Amino acid sequence: MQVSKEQVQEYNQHLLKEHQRKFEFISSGLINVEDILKKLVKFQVAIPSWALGSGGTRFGRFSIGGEPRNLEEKIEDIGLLHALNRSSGAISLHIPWDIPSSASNIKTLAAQNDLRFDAMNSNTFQDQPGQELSYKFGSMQHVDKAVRQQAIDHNVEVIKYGIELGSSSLTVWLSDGSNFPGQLNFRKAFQNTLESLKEVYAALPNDWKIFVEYKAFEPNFYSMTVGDWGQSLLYATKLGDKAFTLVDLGHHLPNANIEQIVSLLLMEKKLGGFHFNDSKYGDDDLTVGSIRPYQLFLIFNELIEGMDARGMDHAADLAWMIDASHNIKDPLEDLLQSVEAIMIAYAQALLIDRKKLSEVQNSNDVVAAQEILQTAFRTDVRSLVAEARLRNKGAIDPLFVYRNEKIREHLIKERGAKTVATGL
Ligand code: LRH
Ligand code: MN
Repeated sequence: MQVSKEQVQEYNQHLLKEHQRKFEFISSGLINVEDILKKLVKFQVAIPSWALGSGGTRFGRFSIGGEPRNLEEKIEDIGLLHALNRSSGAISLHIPWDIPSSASNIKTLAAQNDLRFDAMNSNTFQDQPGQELSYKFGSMQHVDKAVRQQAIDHNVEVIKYGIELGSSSLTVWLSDGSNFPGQLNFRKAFQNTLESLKEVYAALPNDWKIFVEYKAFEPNFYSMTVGDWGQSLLYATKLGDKAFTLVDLGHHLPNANIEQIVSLLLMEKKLGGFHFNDSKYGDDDLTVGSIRPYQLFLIFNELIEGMDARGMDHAADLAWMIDASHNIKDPLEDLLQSVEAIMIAYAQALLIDRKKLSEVQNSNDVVAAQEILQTAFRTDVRSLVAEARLRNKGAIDPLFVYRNEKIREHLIKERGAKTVATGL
């Protein structure tokens, strides 16, 4: 299912007048509006290939219908999102859920949809049919060297797929850990994991990066062998310059100060990228900005402060990816909302008067500091984000087009009501 530029322009015609009124109102009060628009136009968020169907929990899964049946249809769905918001120009694959039937055909199809391949994801948290050794007691931490070698070989294979597709990074999330005290020797588990990661690191092409994703709990509920930012930083530092940490917003213990973690990882030149989502309790993988939009804004505030301090390119120098799972929403609507929330938080953080903020911080004027942040956060930047889309030949209101074009109905007609996409 495709939506043409002409169809998008037609919808924009209906919304243009109201959009221009709002945009003129907001931009009239801003000094750096053109600079902000340039940054928004350039900013692209990678869509996870494993989040295009209805997710589920152990208690149940409710099919949405019209789910992609293969990698080709997943690329079409992400191409559709990108045609609507022009901010979803990359796909992050998960192996073996998305093994390309023919890398060159998949590469061509992605290019036709104006998509590039972001980080590849390995999977040693499930046993595949016919797999020789089980990951029940872990993969790279495993007491049995043969199991560790199996996990290393899988990651090296994932890098090969990525090279064929033009990706240049690998995300390693290990579900390894323990469920009970006494089950694991923490030091040996760390050393086994580090040794295994070193072998994967050695297989990386020179221009590649490896992202070590940490998680506080689940599927292990006593310890995780890459359990927090400190442990991930330890691995990344011991591995070398091509290794970085990856921050999945849902992977923290309750009330963790993620914006401070981001600031310090950036300072250490060891922040590789993000898995954006939102949560109230655990790794809920909910729509970005749906539960704690202020936290997302504060994270982008630290990102801009830290990236500008090092002269980094906002769009290119970190990996911006979504990692979500959709239990009740239409996956494509959920992803449109998530990208919108990321663009809004970025735009609001770009409004912050950093010179003034630094002055009041240096004079411990705590009240003024909060006023500066909340003035930006309370600014309605939706028309700025819409204007960036318009200049990028996208839709002023992507969700409006998606619904009025009855895209889900079309997908159900085309693919059936019971199709199940690989992934979570
Ligand atoms: C683990 C995780 C990881 C992916 C998986 C789909 O919770 O965040 O990034 O491999 O979700
Ligand atoms: Mn993740």
